[in-house]
Parts: sequence; structure tokens; C-alpha cells
Amino acid sequence: MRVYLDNNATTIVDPHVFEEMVPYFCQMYGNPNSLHQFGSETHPALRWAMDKLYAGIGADDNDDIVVTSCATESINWVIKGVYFDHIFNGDKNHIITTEVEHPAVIAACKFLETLGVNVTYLPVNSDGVVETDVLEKSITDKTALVNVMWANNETGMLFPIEEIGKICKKHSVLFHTDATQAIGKVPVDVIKAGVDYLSFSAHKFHGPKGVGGLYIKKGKVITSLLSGGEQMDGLRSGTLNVPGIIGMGKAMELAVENLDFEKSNVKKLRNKLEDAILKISDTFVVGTKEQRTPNTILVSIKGIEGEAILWDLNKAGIAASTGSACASETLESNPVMEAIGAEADLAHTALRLSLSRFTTDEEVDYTIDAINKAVKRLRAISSTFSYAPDWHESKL
Ligand code: 7TS
Repeated sequence: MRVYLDNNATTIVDPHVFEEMVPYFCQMYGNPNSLHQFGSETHPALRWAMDKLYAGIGADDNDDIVVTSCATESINWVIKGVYFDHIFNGDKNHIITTEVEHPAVIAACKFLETLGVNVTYLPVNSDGVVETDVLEKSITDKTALVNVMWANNETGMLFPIEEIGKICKKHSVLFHTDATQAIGKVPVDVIKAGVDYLSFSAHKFHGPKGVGGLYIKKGKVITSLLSGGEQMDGLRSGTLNVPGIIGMGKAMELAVENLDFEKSNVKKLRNKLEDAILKISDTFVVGTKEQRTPNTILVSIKGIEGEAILWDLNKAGIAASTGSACASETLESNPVMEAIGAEADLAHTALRLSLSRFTTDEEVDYTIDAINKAVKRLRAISSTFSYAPDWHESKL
């Protein structure tokens, strides 16, 4: 059996999405900017796909959604664009973000620090969520941008986006949210959330890889990312990725249609898996079930390195993930576990399981069995766990 539980890394392309894309490779392959029919025959599907993107995130017709290659690109564009528009060519010099953002945000902010920008990395509480009063207190008259993710990729924890939107509006500060892990899992409405910019990636919601988007609220200017032709109103030049855009539009349509399914069925399977893991002694899951995306579990299994259990699961045909990276001599701990204040030994034991609407009940049963077996095997040889006083093999 092969079980894919790493849907926060990427997802299977929905066969309906693939079907929608196919004609735009070998039949309707014209450049949309060309004046002949090969170009213009791509227009209806492109318009349809863009409409789906606008509708999917509740954008207004006067807002912009610019198609990019991925969320990483959208995120870099916003952060570096704000630098050009409001710091280099303005009087601001401060960006606020959190300690648990995706590396795309952290690395872009670190880069701006080398240019003299002050960046505040807000801490998170024990659930892995930023506190809004701490955020508000960190805003100064030099703050150009608040950058807070909608849902965390490691824990699935949802951030208080609407409240943060209101705080940013009150202080006239720009607000960017990275909604890469939110779209297709929880309702995303840019107007309700009060965001100025929002980033996403199609492959996280059963669309193709290599295509993403940046929402820009009407009236919010941003320095163009790629100068060249006039594509995307000159904001991001380069020949359009026609099949990618059409696939992303279809994926967005299906993501919205399946939100109820995520909330009921995916969540039910996730909870079944989570409850079974928590029956094992000395395990804990980060964050409450209700404040999390319906598909994600970040669990710490005491005494077991995340990489070790990944290895056992991989041998059983199960794909999962750990936020920690294994270097040759040092094992790095999960950064989100560290940010929530987990002790060093626990921060090495993170295992992320992320489901999708394609995950089945049989797959969850198979995974529960495989995890129980792996924990039993690995704890038996663990140098740290055998000393734990509350270790009861009978619980396995
Ligand atoms: N933002 C978040 C919250 C993400 O989870 C990811 C990818 C990105 C941005 C970047 O997306 P990309 O399409 O540009 O690569 N996150 C993960 C992950 O959690 N494991 O692998 C990729």
C-alpha cells in the first residue's frame, strides 16, 4: 500500500484539473498576446480561470490577482516590493512578521535586514499562534508591513487574520498574508479579512506545480516584479503559463466546492488518526483541533527522532514529513516546535501528517497500524525513551 500523508508539501493534481489543462498543450498552444486566432482562442478559458480565482478568494473586480510561479515568488515580491515602494523610496523602515512563517518569508526578511531594514519576528504562544495585542504593540510609525500567515504549514494552526486586518487598518499599515496552506482547507475571503496582499500556490490545492498567485487590493501599488512586455498589466511580464492558469482556476473552483467535505470528511479522518496516535503514551499534538486546518497534525512522539519514524513509515509506503532537516552531524529541530517553547529533546520528535480529500479510511487505518509498530520498535531501541518513568508498553 502507498499512502500519501504529506499534502502540506504538495498535493495530487485532481484528474478534473488535469483534464481541463490538456487541450492547452498541443491543441490551443498559442501565445495569448498574439493577434491571430491561435492566441485569441485561449482567451475564454483564461478569463474563466481568472474569474474562478477572483471568486475563490472573494476578490473585487477592481482588485488585481497576478499569476506568479508559486507562493515563494508572490511572497518575495510583496516583501521586496514593499521595501522598494515604502522603505527605499519612502520614510518607513520596519517590517513585522512571526517566528513561524515559511522560510520564503523569513529569508526575504533576513535579506532586507542586510539592507538596513528593521524586522520584528513576533513570538507565538504554546498553540503556535501569534497574540494580536503583542502584534499591535510592536507597530510603530516606521512600520511599512505586517506579514502574518493565514495557516501554519507545520501545525495547521489558523491565525486571527480578521483581527490583524483590523489592527493594520487602524494603524494604516500594509498587511500581507501567506494563505498557501489555507486555500482549499478553510474559507478565504480577502475583503472580510481586510488584507492588502495575499499569496498562494496552486499545487497545495490539487492544482499543478509552477503556478501561484498574488492578490493585490485595489489602489495598493506595487513595483512590478518582472519588467518586460505588458502581460498582467505590466506587473509581471512574461508569456502567460496558459495551462497552469487554467489548471489553477479549475483547482480553485474544486477547492471551494469541497470546503464542506474538508470540514466534515477530511477532518473526521484526521481526528481518527490523531486520536489513535494520542492513545500512545507520551505523545502530544500542537494546537487545538478546532483552530487548525482540517487536514494537519503535528505530533511529538517522545523518545523518537522525527527522521527515524519517517524512515519506518517510508518503508511501509507512507509519506509524511518532519520540519527538521537532517544534516550529517547535527539534527536540526523543528523550528515551530522550538518557537512554541518545546524542550530541545521534544523539538526533535516532530512528525507532520497532512491529509487531503483523496485520503481514504483504509489508508488511515493502515497508517495507525504502521505508526504503532514503528513507535514500538523505535522506543525499544531509543536511548532517551527507556529512561522515561511513565513508559508503559501496554499502551502501545
Ligand atoms: N508558504 C507556506 C505556508 C508553505 O507551506 C509553502 C510550502 C510555501 C509558502 C511555499 O510554497 P511554494 O509553492 O512556493 O513552494 N510549504 C512546504 C511545506 O510545508 N513542505 O514542503 C513545502
